Amino acid sequence: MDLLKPLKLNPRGGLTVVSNRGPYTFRKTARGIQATPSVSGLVSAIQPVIEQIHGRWVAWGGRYGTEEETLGRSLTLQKTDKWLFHEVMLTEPETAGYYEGMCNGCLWPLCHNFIEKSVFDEEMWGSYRRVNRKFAEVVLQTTGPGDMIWVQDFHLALLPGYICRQRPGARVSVFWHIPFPPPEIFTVLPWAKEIIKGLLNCEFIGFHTEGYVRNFLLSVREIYGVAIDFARGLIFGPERIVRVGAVPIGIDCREFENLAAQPGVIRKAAGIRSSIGGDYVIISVDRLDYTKGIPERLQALEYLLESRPEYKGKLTFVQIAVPSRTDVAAYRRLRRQIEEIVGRINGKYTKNFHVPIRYLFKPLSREDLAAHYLAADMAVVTPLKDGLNLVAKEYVAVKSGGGGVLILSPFAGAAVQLTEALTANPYNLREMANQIVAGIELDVTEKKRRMLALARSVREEDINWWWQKIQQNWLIDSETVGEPPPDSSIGGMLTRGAVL
Ligand code: GDG
Repeated sequence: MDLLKPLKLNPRGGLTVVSNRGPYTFRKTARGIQATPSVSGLVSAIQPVIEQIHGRWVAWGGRYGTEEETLGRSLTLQKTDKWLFHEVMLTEPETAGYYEGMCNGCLWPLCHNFIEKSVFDEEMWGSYRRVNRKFAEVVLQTTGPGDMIWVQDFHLALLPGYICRQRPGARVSVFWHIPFPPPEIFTVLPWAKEIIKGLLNCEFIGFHTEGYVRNFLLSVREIYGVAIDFARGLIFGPERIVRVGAVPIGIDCREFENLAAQPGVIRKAAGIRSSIGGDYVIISVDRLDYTKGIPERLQALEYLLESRPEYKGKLTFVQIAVPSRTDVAAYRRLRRQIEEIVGRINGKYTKNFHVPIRYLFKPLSREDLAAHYLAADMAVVTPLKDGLNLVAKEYVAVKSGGGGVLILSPFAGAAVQLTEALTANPYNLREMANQIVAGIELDVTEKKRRMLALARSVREEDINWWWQKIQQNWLIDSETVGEPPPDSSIGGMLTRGAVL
């Protein structure tokens, strides 16, 4: 745990990142404000960028206050001299409606195509709007007219509109970290038009894949009927010309390569292997979320052990599940379901005290995580739907020397880039089991060829590449792009050319 100091000086920075949760969750104690690091893909991706550019970060720190305490107020904190943190405070009922309700109970499932799990409730929507306005107040107070405001994810889709209403022409961009669903799903949302309207105040909107870009543009056309240049990813919106593009997030590849070379991490990896004792080690690392396909993967393993008894006692599956959204009933139910399946499989397939599944329900340190990746012969990353998935890239970075096999779901955005992975449909238990066996039996040369090709792509399209692409797309002056093509209203082909 780190102790953060309130900051007195408030120098203006060029770039401000705004996200629902920041890199820390705060708690007030007698000794001051205590900060616990947050675990999420968004934090993993943004932290290296903000550290590099010495920017600011505006986010909710997980603390509650009264309406009076939270209104338009933020606490400025500084972790190191690298960046400033402005904490947005929310009230408890607001959080229930906005975060647990609208974000986790409506938009998250909807964007992952789980329409039946989405709850549509006017009060939740009211909280979402109110919280977006609160974030806008803090952003407007802590930034100047020339500052670039980079909004992260679906929690804050109305923010660009609220900011531009107060500061017309503000430099705002959104990066959408999760999938954008097809228009037939998105338009079910009673407030789809308001969400799109807010987003159309951006200069640039980034998604992980061209598929999400296409879904977004089609939704905008259906809901708004504005002119769209599909080939160049341009929306001729009511407020401004909005550029839209696919820029998949990269990882800080060097960080993971360095971790994998650290003697302490290598020692830990060796320790994990010797404590496991099995011949072959498979790893999965996920936030405990129904989109990640954990029960389905465990069932595939059960099928494998049943149908290929020769693997009993020779294969250990390590599932690291990071606690997530533990206040939400559906997530607590999922945890119970997973623990029940793990218990059943271990009860049935333990042989000579060799336990097939090692299950951890806790976050690990970065070093421990790297050691687990390093110790594993294979990573199985099989979400039912995932915006991108950073774990797949991190495993590849740690194994960039050539060992290791990656099994990847085609429904993870990362599958578009990581084309040399073995793929497995998470809804098809047999296919998953067969691909795990295929991975175990893969010829050494072919295994190495695939992993080296994967490592090349993860290294080439790393976090720096991502940030460069975001800047190139954002900084372009969209007002110089000219008129939309005459066929724009019926759409053209989307090409990779939409991204610079
Ligand atoms: C969202 C989108 C998109 C995991 N366990 C530990 C730990 N982690 C870190 C991993 C990785 C991150 O958490 C998880 O990132 P993912 O991308 O896999 O998933 P989400 O959290 O759902 O992220 C996703 C991402 O945003 C970025 O746009 O890829 O599709 O859903 O970095 O390393 N970190 C530590 N201990 C753990 O035990 N320290």
